[in-house]
Amino acid sequence: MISTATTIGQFHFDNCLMNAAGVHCMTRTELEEVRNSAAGAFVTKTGTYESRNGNPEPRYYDTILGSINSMGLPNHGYQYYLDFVIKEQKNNSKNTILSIVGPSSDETHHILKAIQDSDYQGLVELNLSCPNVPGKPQIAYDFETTESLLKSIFTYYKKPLGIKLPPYFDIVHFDQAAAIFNRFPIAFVNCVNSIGNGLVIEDESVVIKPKNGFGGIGGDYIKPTALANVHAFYQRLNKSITIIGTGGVKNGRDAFEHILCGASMVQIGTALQQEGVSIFDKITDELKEIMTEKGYQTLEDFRGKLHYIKD
Ligand code: RRO
Repeated sequence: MISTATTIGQFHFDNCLMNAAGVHCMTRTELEEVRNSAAGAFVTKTGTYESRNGNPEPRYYDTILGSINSMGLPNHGYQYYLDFVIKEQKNNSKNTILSIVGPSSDETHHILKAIQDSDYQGLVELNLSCPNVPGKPQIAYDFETTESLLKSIFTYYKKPLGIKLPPYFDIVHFDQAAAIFNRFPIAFVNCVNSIGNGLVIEDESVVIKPKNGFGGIGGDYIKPTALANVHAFYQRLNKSITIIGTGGVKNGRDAFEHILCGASMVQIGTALQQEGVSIFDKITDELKEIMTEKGYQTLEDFRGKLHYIKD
């Protein structure tokens, strides 16, 4: 029997595919739809200390090759999502990931302390890479701030915590970022969030309203960058840190490539937004078909085993 089951630390998932934070996860109804699909888990929309309306519309736009968004962190507040995942946990639902960020560091600490004191025992993803809040740079592009934030978090936070990263584009940055993450008991890193601050133009106009059209890019455009980030961190991080691969996944081949680069879990963003939750069945079937052709039974048979071109 071919299996796409996977693990993150002590957590087991029947399938390695799930939604990416921000897509199909704003409301309880959407989250229940992902839970009831073939996805192995779901992650919530990044929840902040207070609920937020986000940026003015239009703030999301599909293109032939992907998407651009500047949602601006619209969400119902972390408590809404925390209550939901606690309820799911009590109902023995699939494993869950709760995504959060302050957005200020004080608010991030407040949220994480509340989670630490709560009944929630599942995974939390700290979003260090939102590109769309005007005036707030992406935390993970500032290594000093990232290190000091993680340092203070791990003085009190003892539950499993992962981080959502932006794409990095330089080998030195992979080295520096990995050296920082290896100093902390991080459960997982998720590579990558959207490529920040791209610009899509139709005729003579931008296509989204916030920031005069600048927004995070997802979909086909970002797969090579996502794969590079997954593999760069797979090569550099302690083996106790699991890698989630996100970016440009719309079929079984894309998921296969993420796993080949070292991902244990694969998230679907733009393609889920465009095609709906039936995409989890489709990609699972396609991934299993590739595994069958190649004679692989489990993800461990090929995870991280990317071939290089030798002399
Ligand atoms: O809400 C958003 O604008 C947003 C977030 Br928090 C994120 O992490 N990534 C993204 O592309 N959009």
